[in-house]
Amino acid sequence: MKITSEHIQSSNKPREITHSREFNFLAENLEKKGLNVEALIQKLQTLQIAIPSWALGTGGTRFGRFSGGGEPATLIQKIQDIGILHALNRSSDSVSLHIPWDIPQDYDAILQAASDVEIGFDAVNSNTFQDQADQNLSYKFGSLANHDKAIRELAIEHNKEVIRIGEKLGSKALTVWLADGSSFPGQHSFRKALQNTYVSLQEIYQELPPDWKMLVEYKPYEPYFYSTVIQDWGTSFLLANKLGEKAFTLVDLGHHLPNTNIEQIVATLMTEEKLGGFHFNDSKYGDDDLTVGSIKPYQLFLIFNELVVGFEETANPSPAWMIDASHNLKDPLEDLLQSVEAIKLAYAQALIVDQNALHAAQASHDVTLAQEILQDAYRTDLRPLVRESIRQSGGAISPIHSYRELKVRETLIKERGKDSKASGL
Ligand code: LRH
Ligand code: MN
Ligand code: MN
Repeated sequence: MKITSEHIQSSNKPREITHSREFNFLAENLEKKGLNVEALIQKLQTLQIAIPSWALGTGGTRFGRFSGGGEPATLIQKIQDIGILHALNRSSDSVSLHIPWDIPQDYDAILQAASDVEIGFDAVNSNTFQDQADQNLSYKFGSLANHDKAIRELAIEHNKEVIRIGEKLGSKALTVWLADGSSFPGQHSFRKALQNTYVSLQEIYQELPPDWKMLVEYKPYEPYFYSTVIQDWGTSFLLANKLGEKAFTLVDLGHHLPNTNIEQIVATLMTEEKLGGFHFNDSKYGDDDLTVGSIKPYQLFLIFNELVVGFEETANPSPAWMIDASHNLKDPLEDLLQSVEAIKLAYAQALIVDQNALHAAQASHDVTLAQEILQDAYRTDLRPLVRESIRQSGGAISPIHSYRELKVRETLIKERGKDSKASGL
């Protein structure tokens, strides 16, 4: 199924009058506050969030998987699904591949499928947390950190291979998420594991093309439950610093212990020009991978507030944006539309924060006023602004409603069948 501009226009028609009334009212209020609505719209349009190839099917949990049907069974079908999202919201113009879940076979066909739906290739992700079918050595006790040199070399070679695959597609970054760790005290030496990881990453780093980045993701626990080698932003930052200027820290919102102040981490990393990318999701307990903004929307806004300030005040390069989610209950495409909307809404809220007033309140230690300034922005309903930015880009005023009205899932089930399953977690 392909969504055309005629589809979008016809599904926007019945919403146009209400939308323009809501938008005009909001725009007038924002202009009265001295904000440039056109500039806000342009910034919102520029924010494009990559979709990982593993978020398009039902992820499930280790207890079960309940497929909704019509899942993309091939990489080309995954790209087409992202094309559907992008046609609806004009906000996801790239795919992030996970190797080997999505090894391209016919590169020309993959590149053609992507260009047909105006999609490019974001960071490529390596996978040394699972043994592959034809693998003689095992990652059971670690990969880049493993005590055994031959296993480390296998994992290094895999990462180099992922870079070569990414190069053929036009990717510009390698994301390394390392599961390596231990489940029991004494199982391995913390110091040796970290040192092995550093040396292994160095070898991979040397293989990076000049215009590439290496994004080092951290996570406190899981799959191992006592220690993880790259457990927190500090460890990732340390490695990125030692590796060199092409290495950065990647923040996955779900990869923190409860109540961690993620916005503060973002501020610190940006000051050091080492924030390389984001994996958006939301969580209540751990790495839940729930819909962005569904549990802690205020935190998301505070993170965006730091990003907006960081864009102005630091030389941190523009980070790679991606959703990293998994779905057991909802239609993955609907979830991704909701997630993108939540991200854009948080960005919009952050863009209208009166930073000058906030600085003045901070300087005079007016704690109440500082809080009021942030909450005023957060509590402004900016949904009409986000909708207008998408509408002006040629997308749907309400992507979720259009998705349902255009019967996308029903059509995909008809085309691909009820039992079609996506590869991945
Ligand atoms: C780790 C993680 C990582 C990806 C994905 C499959 O929890 O979030 O970013 O490799 O899972
Ligand atoms: Mn992640
Ligand atoms: Mn995760």
